[in-house]
Amino acid sequence: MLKIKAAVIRQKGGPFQIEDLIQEDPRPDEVRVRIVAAGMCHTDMVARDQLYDVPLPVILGHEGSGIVERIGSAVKKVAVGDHVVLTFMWCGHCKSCLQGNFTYCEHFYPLNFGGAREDGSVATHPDNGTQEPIHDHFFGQSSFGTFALVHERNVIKVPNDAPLELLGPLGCGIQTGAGAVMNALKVTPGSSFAAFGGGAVGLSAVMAARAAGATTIISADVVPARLALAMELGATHTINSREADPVEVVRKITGGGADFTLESSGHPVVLRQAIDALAIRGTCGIVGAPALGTEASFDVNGVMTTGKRIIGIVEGDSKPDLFIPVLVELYQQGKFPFDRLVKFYSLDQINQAAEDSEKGVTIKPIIQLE
Ligand code: CXF
Ligand code: ZN
Repeated sequence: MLKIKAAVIRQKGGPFQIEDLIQEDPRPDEVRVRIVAAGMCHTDMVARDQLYDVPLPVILGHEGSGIVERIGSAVKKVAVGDHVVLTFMWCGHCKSCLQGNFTYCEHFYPLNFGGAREDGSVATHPDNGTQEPIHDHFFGQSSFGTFALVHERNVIKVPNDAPLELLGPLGCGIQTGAGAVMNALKVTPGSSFAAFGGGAVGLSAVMAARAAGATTIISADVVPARLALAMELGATHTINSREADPVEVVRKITGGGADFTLESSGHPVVLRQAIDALAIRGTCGIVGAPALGTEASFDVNGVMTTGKRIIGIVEGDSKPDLFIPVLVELYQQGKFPFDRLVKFYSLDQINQAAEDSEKGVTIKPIIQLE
């Protein structure tokens, strides 16, 4: 048993409350990680606001980075002292996992949003003698706290010479945008790419499109500061969707439509734009998460007769043990400067971080624990 501090959501909409808690010791296949920092992702807000069902009270946070503090007796993947990034959770035994398609694990929802281990147990209780369950294991990690208890599967070792406090967002938002471009859409050299949504995911996609050799890279958003940053990160054009019709502008820039588009805003209207802005045989990737049950429309003949493709993408189709180290290397080589998206906050400032992120003031808040 270990005393920890963590940010707990007790009611729909928050706030995050810092609480003293007790965390169980690792089971044989588990790892205790001393959290150095944890990025804040839009999905933390989705869970806080109960747009996805997550049991309360819960510790959110799913972009943790830290140092291995203790390992269970059967853990082989990491050793005490290793630097790690935490990522999403998958079961490892369903058909998708056996095929290596971990982001489409048949048990993805309960494992990542169920607020407990795979067997339904929680590892966290208040430090006041009561046995009240504090839901944890959000994305297998619940990293808005001083320590996380995770399965060895969702621990990814990273090099000691990389800036650990920066790396947590590689475990979700950044790999979602970069992986959508590199793994799922497979953006090709000389192609055109348009990101609809200029948050952390959309801007990561812009950086990845540049790294992949796309020669026309368009960022569409409604926040001028994000559009300016997109230009610095590799966009060749930007569109303020409040001021111009992004479909028309993309068609004009590309001479008929983009080869690849990515929808990261979570708004059905924007998804429609991302489909309409495609070239013949173009592909639109969907990564934005609206409330459960949200539906969207598209012109069926428009899609069918032009051979357009529309694909859902979770976590950038990442195989995290392979892909996260690649992103670290690209960052170290200066080809993927995702540090430009980041602003650091202390755990006490976590509600401010959430507010800044929702206002668009901060693109990727990182809560620094030490
Ligand atoms: C989520 C988005 C909603 C579906 C599951 C994965 N990505 C992480 O924030
Ligand atoms: Zn996320």
